[in-house]
Amino acid sequence: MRTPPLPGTVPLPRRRAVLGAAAVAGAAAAVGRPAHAAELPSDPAVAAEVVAEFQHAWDGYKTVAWGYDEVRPVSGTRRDFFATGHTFGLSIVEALDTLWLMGLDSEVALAADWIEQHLDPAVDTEVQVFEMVIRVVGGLLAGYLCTGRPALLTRCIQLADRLLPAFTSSPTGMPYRYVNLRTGAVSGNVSPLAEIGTNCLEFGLLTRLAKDDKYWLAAKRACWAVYNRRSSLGLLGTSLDVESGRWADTASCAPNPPVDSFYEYLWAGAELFGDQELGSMYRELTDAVLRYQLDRPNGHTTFRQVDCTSGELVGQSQSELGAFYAGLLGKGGDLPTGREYYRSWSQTLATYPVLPEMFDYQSGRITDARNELRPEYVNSSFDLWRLTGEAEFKQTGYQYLQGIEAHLRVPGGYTVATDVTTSPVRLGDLTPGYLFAENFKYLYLMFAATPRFDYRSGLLSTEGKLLRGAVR
Ligand code: DMJ
Repeated sequence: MRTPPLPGTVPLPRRRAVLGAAAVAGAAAAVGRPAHAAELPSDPAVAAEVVAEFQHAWDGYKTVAWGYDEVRPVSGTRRDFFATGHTFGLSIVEALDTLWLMGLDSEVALAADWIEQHLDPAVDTEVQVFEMVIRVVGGLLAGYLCTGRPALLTRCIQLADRLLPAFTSSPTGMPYRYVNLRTGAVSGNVSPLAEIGTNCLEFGLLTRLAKDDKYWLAAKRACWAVYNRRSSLGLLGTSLDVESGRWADTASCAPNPPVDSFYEYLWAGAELFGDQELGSMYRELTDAVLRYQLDRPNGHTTFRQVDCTSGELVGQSQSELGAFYAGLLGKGGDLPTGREYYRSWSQTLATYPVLPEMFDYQSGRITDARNELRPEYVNSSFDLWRLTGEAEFKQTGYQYLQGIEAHLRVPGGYTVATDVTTSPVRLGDLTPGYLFAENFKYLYLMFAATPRFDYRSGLLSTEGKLLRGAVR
């Protein structure tokens, strides 16, 4: 039987005649086709465009939702992210270090003032530990490292202390998914790997800054607990019961969610802290993923899902969130494979107006046609550009920008889409907080040559938080 084409294996249109970017974007919007970067403007011109687009989204948030977690830019409403009725000013925390990197210093002051005056780390509500760590703890840390405002660090420590019961009350050391910030009550004993092990960067830095090793020890214990449960093939499943320590789902779905950033933090923890144990875990587990899961259908590079104990095929799904792995592979010493994987994603980007959320790579069927304004592809553009300096990554990163400008920009900012296969793309109504932390930051850093970022040593978290390399 003939294998249907992958999304991305549809022959690419011939190169268009060179048009201005706006004309290309306009034409693409009209017919629902991808916006091809016919011509890459100069770096300063792209950097200015990125800042203008970031500001457009930021103004949309400020106008309608200032002090709330996230804006719904189409309806002009807002929503709480963590708990209904409780705001953490999520978009403000997410934006803080991006504003600083872009030199928007009066906005930095406004954002930091809001956080210092309003962010309550002891609200009587249950929050998701993983999201709180990567977005808010990480955002406060990055804000502190960029601005030097001590109150941001104080707030960060208070919040981390309120999250710690998720780790310390677990018999295995693997954190529960939820904790009540006021009472310390925990819940959610079946947890995916990303939620168990995406905390060593934030907690390691807190240990340094607060001079208290309890944060780092909690993070390392959780990593060891997962690693010690690897199969004889060296593979990990998807989720564990943090009380019994048993696998709840034995499918190895790396690099897709919900395990994605578990692997990222092993590499990044080794890089940021020189921790050789994390480095060895990353190498051994990555070797197993490359050995049992790397798939090359029709000349493309992707990853299959297998049972972690037997290695048997259990799925051929590809989530947009997996696109970050191209950059991670590059950083971790597997650049050729990272480049191949990135190119497969670039072909998918060239096939749709903007990337779909999920597809089955064997049948070519889109299984989730939404676009959640996700940053993973352009995260890899940035990582691979930093590693190689090659123009390909700027060109494709710019193409990504043109795609979201053409299809997801609305008068009130930027919005997610509910269907990228319709023409025009069917829009949703949300600017996710991570848009302020990630997408525009990667693009800005790639084109701006800002003196505020140390391009050699700079390190960003899974949420794009600047955890090393802020030059003040
Ligand atoms: C972000 O919150 C982070 O990048 C996280 O690691 C997973 N992906 C979302 C955005 O897609």
